[in-house]
Amino acid sequence: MKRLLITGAAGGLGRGMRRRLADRAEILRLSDLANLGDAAPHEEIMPCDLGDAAAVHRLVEGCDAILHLGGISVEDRFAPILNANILGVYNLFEAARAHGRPRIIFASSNHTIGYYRQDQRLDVTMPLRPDGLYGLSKCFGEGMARLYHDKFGQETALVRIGSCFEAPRNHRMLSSWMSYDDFVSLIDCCLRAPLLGCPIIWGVSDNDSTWWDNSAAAYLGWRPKDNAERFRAELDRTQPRPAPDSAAALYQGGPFAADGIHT
Ligand code: NAI
Ligand code: 15L
Repeated sequence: MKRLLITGAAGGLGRGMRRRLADRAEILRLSDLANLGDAAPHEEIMPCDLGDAAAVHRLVEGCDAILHLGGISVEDRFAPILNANILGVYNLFEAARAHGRPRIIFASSNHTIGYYRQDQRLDVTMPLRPDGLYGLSKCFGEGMARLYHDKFGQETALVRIGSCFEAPRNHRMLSSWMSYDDFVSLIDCCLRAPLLGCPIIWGVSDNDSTWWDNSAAAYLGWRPKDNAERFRAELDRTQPRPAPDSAAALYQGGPFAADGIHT
């Protein structure tokens, strides 16, 4: 492919993917509000506020695929969420419609379903249960992608990422963790699929204690290889176990479910 756009490229996941996806396109176009440093020879840097429609149109023009990581990534006040995750997502899909419908990999979140309890196993047909305004904005993103798929044929992978970090940070992440390597192999599957459609995919490694059933996305051929279980002993040693009646122990969204609404 000629040009792959990564939004949110200055963030935690963005920095990880910038390095790992370097050879997936002739040019990586990197965007964020935050500083992205200097461009390597195969990179283009285009700072952009996702809430700025004209800037997002310039960003998307000429791109063959988009990894959309940009936006507010935790619970926050509604105003920044509205700008980045709602208006920004609308701007992105409108720009994609205007510029040849490049395939989009959308970083959705487990916080779209965070109020399900940890003793429940979910497939992608279960109703949404966002655990805050952030999770609700990701529900909007999923709805936006579905609408543009049904109406215009826009292909988008809706990756409900669990917890994508170098390693699980607490006991809840023994279920929700996805390794960077598994995320990369999922991105490859989404980019290579002859027909992607608009699947919901649980962004999670092959964890023994997973809550999520990915069988609806089996046609993509994604085989996550990592398993958070290998971190259990270390977490038992270093992290306090959450109280059994705490949100961290009860809900799939963990502490997000206990958070109030930020005003
Ligand atoms: P992050 O917060 O480190 O990175 C997000 C980036 O988006 C930041 O660099 C920020 O400057 C940028 N951004 C925020 N508002 C913007 C705006 N208005 N215009 C342009 N850029 C803006 O988050 P992280 O962890 O890298 O996550 C990346 C994506 O994946 C986010 O969309 C997040 O919601 C999603 N996700 C991440 C998970 C994880 O475990 N890391 C889990 C579930 C979802
Ligand atoms: C998310 O959606 C956040 O972006 C990330 O920072 C983590 O909090 C993750 O969910 C999680 O639930 O662990």
